[in-house]
Amino acid sequence: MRAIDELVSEARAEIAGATTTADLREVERKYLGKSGALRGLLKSVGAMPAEERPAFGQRVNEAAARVQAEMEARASELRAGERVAQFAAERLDVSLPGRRRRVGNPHILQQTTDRIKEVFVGLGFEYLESPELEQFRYNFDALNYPEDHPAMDEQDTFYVEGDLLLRTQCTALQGRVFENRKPPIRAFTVGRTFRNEAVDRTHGHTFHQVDVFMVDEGVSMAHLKWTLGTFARAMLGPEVKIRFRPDFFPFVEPGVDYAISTPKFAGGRWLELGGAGLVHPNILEHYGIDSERYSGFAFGLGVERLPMLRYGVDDLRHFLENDLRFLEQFPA
Ligand code: FA5
Repeated sequence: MRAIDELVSEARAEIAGATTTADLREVERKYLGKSGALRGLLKSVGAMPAEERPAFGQRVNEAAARVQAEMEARASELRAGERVAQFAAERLDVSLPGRRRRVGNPHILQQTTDRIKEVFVGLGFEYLESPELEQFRYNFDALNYPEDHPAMDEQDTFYVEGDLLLRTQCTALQGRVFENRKPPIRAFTVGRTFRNEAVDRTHGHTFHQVDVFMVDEGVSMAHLKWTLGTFARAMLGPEVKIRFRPDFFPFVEPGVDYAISTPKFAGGRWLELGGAGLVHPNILEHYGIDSERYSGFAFGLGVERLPMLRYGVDDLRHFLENDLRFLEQFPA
């Protein structure tokens, strides 16, 4: 029948001309839908003589099947093209360098603190926390500072209120411990200390100290020297030299300061690391510890000075400036 053939060729032309799958759906609706041009022909079947109906129905169905087959073939072509276009639009250049996630690492002072703790714990000393905001009496009175002694001027600090101040030295731990414990005592603390200080390459207003002390029978300067030497070599290497010189601190007798020389720092120039001595008998007696029977050593030192000596850092202000170009040089 001509009408059928014409409709088929019209439909084929439109299928060939479709450029998107949406166009094809439109063609499908137009020809193959229930009321579409081709299948719609079936509606007229009722008006036909009964003997023509089956053959007509069959032709319409065959024609529809052909159109359907062509439509599917074209649809899969178009879908492939559309996928390619979609891929092109969503293309990722996997060769572009990714965004690097910055992974932090512990601050060099934290690394140093961790190592200090390892070393002293390894030597049998107990680590104790201690407050940065300290009472005047622990920072000074308990440490045998006579009232208005000039040694206090060397440690001017930031007074807060009442008898609270920002501690000038970690030695303030001693009184807190002697109040509660009896010998044998081996303890240390590490923490932040503060002084009203003229800031320069080796002095900050905020810095860190370690303070270590031991009280037992028969403790002498020999124990002090051995402990300090072992610590210094563990932190800075076997080639360090230590120099002791007499010095005064109200809380020790005798008192010394000690300096370190290592080839890595300023060509071997001495850098003062800290102070030390034997715990003053006045302090032991004040806390009810028999100074005839017991003696102790104590030493304190500046934490910043250790990485200065170890890595040849020439200015301690770098440690608190948080410049990544400096900090990144000390990966953990
Ligand atoms: C003291 O602070 C004593 N408590 C040390 C001590 C402990 C002596 C036990 C005897 C027995 P001194 O003020 O010297 O001492 O400080 C000790 C160390 O802390 C110094 O050698 C230095 O390494 C460091 N230090 C002191 N002041 C500063 C500062 N302003 N900035 C950086 N480091 C400092």
